[in-house]
Amino acid sequence: MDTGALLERFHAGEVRALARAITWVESGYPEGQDLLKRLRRRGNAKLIGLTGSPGAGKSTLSDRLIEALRKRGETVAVLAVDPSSPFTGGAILGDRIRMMRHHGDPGVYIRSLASRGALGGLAGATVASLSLLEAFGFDRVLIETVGVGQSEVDIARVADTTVLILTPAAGDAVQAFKAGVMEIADLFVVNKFDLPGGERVVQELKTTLELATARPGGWKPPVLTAVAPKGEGIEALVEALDAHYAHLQERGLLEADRLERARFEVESVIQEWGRRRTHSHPRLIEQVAAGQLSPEEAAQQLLGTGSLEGVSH
Ligand SMILES: Nc1nc2c(ncn2[C@@H]2O[C@H](COP(=O)(O)OP(=O)(O)O)[C@@H](O)[C@H]2O)c(=O)[nH]1
Ligand SMILES: [Mg+2]
Repeated sequence: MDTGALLERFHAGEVRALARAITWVESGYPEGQDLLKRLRRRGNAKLIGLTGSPGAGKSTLSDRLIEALRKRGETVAVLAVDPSSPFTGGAILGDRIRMMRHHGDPGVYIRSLASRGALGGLAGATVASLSLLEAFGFDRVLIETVGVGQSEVDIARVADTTVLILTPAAGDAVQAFKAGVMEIADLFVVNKFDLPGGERVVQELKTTLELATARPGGWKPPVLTAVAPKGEGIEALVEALDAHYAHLQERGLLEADRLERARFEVESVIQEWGRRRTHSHPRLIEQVAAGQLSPEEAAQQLLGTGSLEGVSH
């Protein structure tokens, strides 16, 4: 199928066209780039980032969120990015069950990706996939990422609202403080609140947040609790998501969010180009290693005025 035909079906709201489009973009096919160029539509989904350690309950929570949001009549897409999943490119078991549960509901689309960005953050293709979901017209797009290093920082740049999911497990909160995620999460959820130690984590979080620097527009990140498999805490989470979005709107912060996301998207492309070019021009790299060229001179030669052949896909 060519791009034009796919685009037509995409705009007609065919989920299979959406799925194909994401595959093109994700696999780095030239058709994917062509599609993104011709899309010229952003949509206006509310983008929610869910991040946290593997096993924290991100997928279970998002499953419950889908349910709650569908009850309100919103359409929901979920992009689950799990580079740690051994099932490359596929969904892990929990995600499969979740997908089956919502199968047949045209207002829900769930997709798992296994890609990782150059520096362990979100891959450019992942962000492009988000744009596709948004352009398709979903009201909400949830993006689930395993909270390791760069990916949390990236997700905060891409999402309107970033939710950090913690558990009472020893060290979980400490890890959050270390990684500096405290500053980027808009909401905190202590999931698995049915397990011992939850109240302590909540108190630790609250204490730390009181000392933290003020957020844009004076937002005070709430600390919520949940028992995801039972659906406990989901209503409060949906309300908190709404409250944060309303805050962004009232303070005129959404526009800045969109700009930051666009900046991230462009940076991702530049990074990807750079990575490919350094691999396709080993001589230049050797010259840098030998001290014959400065890294900046080499970069200028790689990215400067030349054509983009061998780079764009
Ligand atoms: N006891 C308990 N188990 C939970 C809770 N939330 C999730 N789990 C379980 O924790 C495991 C990992 O959950 P999952 O949603 O796949 O975590 P993810 O890796 O963050 O997506 C699953 O076996 C869930 O059933 C909770 O609130 N309490
Ligand atoms: Mg998961």
